[in-house]
Amino acid sequence: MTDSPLQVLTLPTAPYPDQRPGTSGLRKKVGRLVIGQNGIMSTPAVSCVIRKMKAISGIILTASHNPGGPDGDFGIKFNTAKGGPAPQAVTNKIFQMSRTIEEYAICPDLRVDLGTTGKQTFDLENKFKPFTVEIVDPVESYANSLRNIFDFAFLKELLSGDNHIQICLDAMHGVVGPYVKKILCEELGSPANSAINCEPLENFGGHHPDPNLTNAADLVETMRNGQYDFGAAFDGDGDRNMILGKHGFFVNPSDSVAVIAANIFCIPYFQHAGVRGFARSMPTSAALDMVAKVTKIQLYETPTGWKFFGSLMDAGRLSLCGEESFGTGSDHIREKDGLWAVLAWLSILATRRQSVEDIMTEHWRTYGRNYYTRFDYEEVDLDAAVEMMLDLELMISDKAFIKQVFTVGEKKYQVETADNFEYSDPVDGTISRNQGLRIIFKGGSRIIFRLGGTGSFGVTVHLYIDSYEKDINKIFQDPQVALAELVAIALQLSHIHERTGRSGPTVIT
Ligand code: G16
Repeated sequence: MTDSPLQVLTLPTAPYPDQRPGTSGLRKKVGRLVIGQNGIMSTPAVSCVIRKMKAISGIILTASHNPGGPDGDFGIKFNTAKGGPAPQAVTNKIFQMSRTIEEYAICPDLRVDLGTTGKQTFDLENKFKPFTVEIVDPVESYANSLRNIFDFAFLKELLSGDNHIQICLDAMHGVVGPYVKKILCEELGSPANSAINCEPLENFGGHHPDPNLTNAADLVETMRNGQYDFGAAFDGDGDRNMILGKHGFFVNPSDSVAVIAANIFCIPYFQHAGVRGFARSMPTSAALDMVAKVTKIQLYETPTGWKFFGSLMDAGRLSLCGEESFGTGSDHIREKDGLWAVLAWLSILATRRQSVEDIMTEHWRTYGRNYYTRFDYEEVDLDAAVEMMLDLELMISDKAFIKQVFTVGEKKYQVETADNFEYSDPVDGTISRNQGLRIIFKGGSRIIFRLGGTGSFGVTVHLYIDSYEKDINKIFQDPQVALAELVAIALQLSHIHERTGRSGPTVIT
């Protein structure tokens, strides 16, 4: 205690009109931007950097997996402080504001040197002071996180040791090229010619940078000659991946996540962190469910869109997830991650020392096989597609539809349930409705219709077919042959060709 009391001052102030706290505390503009050198950064790297720097959000300017450049698409992805795609509540709010916006601020004379890493500070007028732009190496921070997830020395042995395998990675002229060169070639020792189309081009070289059998057909062709043991392609912003084995053996993305799940402890990260749960989007095949059942790990079925996985990850309920649309990833970030998927597969190859095909076929022998196919009808007239979906919904919600039996050739399929998929987020209870029409037959075979949400012209109608086969004498068929009857039922039920004026799908996976 001091002898005299401490003085208390009363100072003049004025009311603050803008201090209402948001969801979690008060957030304000600090005038700092972080940009990848030369404007290049993959979507997974952005997620990683947002999390590392504790940024309040991130904006990714990308055509993603669509053709880009002056004659193609452009797009904006908005990621929140957790590093993942903004939930619908946020994007709805942005949409709402876009309809009432009256002014915006721009500084036309601000010149940022995108080529030089480091901080640049600008003296702007009043409320934007101080304004700092930091140019960062787009690869380093992300590469560092991969070094902590995988055993790089082990992978280096696989790619450049005495018994090394040959790989071919196709960046499809998207942003992932510099990541492939730095991580796979420089660091893990794969020869420079194992990385193709690695120069990022603003129009992706005129190609469609979607890693599937149609748009990455050149890689499939290259793989067919048998020179390479492992192949992969990525999309424009590096979050999607396609995995191929020797002679072009195709790993369906739904199978890919199931194989990673079954071999999860080949990845050091999971040895330390453990496995909390698996998840897949509704139209993704149920191959992952079989692994979850055997390993007694919780499985979540979410609507399409990576954002639905984020809330489960934030709540510590999810470790590994995947989507049929060539997305695979884990809770290391909040985006799907193409290069992560490749290193996950390479970790499995390095541990098991078997071919991709042998790993896949052994998986089917153990767990059974989910035959799977997706038909895409791209750029369909929106009204025609919506009308078709409404009629289908009406038909499948009729009581008489349930238990109906469809006979094609010798096969019979009896409807068990049918609905429009609805999801209640187990963490925050948010309900998402209208997420795709499901017809589920006795035995688990499914026919799903869903309208895509990433096209920029008309709409893509997706038809997904999933059918489980556990008889090991029947697990080696061509999926198009194995699923022919279900495809016929789907076409007959929907009249999709008549309704859309198409004679067939644009892409078959
Ligand atoms: C985006 C989402 C994915 C989702 C896909 C679906 O892919 O990030 O999670 O599976 O859309 O596309 P659609 O609605 O057209 O079927 P990306 O690669 O564009 O981010």
